[in-house]
Amino acid sequence: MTVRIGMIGPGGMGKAHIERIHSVIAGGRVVAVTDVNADNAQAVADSVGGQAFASAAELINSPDVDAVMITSHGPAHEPDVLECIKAGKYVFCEKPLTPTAEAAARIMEAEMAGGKKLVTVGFMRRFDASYREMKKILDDGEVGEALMVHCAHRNPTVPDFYTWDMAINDTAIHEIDTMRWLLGEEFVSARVDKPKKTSLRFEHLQDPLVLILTSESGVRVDDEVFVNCQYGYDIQCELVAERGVVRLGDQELVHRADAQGRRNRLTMDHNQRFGQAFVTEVQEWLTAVAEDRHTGSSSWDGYAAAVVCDAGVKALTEDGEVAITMMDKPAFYA
Ligand code: NAD
Ligand code: ISE
Repeated sequence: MTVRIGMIGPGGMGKAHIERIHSVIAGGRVVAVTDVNADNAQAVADSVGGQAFASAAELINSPDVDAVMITSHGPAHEPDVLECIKAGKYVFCEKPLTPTAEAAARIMEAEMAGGKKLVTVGFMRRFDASYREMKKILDDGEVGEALMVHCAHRNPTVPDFYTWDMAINDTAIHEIDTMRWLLGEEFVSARVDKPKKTSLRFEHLQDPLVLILTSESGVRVDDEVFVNCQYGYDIQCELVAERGVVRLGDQELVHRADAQGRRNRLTMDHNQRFGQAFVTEVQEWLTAVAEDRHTGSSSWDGYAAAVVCDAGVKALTEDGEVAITMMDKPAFYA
């Protein structure tokens, strides 16, 4: 079966998904497109030989669309995810599911009322081979219990529309989700340390910052978020456990040795660094849709990440620890 996909908001991320779906991923085609920018919707529809729709609701309810990918901006996700649930269609929604926990809770309520898990959130790091190996080592008990995790999330730069809170709810959200998944527990408190700011980019941002999270069992996660580091898309993660340390491999593209010395080229964006993870993530989703089952991160994961983000954003404006309280996990998402 070829899953006929309708895409809402094909910008940078959406077009990268389309390119992978139409080349290396099997079992799906983008046949319908919509965007607030109608010219963009038409151009992308033309490029895939698909149909441009004037609105998300028309696309979602079209009988020619089997499943939906939402790749518009985070604040636009909620109404379209709710419409997909109403239509009973599987939906892959790019992170963040929603920018606030209340909005994510509304999605969970609608999904539970419908009685079927339909929503997958695009937390692609769960599909990255190196994070998966790290989790396997931890779960196998080879290094004992996790004690601390040191993370760094560095981007070369961010666009003008990147607001101060996005360091947490657009960027650190990746570590928030990956650490929940890696450790298999929730976070109970958040704090943000605010070092000297870089002079090389926007004054309105606290850049860099360090988000410090404490888990239920006391594991401490520190996440350096530095979104104007200039030099590359540099993702680091070191798990410190009782009997050993596990570190992600470097994100080099090639190693080179020549008269200038030994060096390696860094990736410059998420599509380079996590290209294979995106392929695996969307391939698993399309396979599951064809088999009429849910896969990947759920609305619960979207909600839980949003709760931690809300606390992180609060901690960015206040000093000290912010307690994190979330609802009990509904049995529906067990
Ligand atoms: P973008 O600005 O390049 O593209 C967004 C597109 O959505 C644009 O074409 C815009 O016109 C359209 N749009 C905005 N609001 C809309 C609405 N209400 N209805 C229909 N179309 C709408 O942004 P992007 O970088 O592609 O990011 C899109 C999403 O992907 C965001 O949620 C972002 O957080 C996520 N993202 C994820 C990763 C990752 O590493 N997983 C990386 C980048 C972006
Ligand atoms: C972007 O939306 C992403 O998800 C990238 O992976 C992240 O590195 C970047 O900071 C975000 O803005």
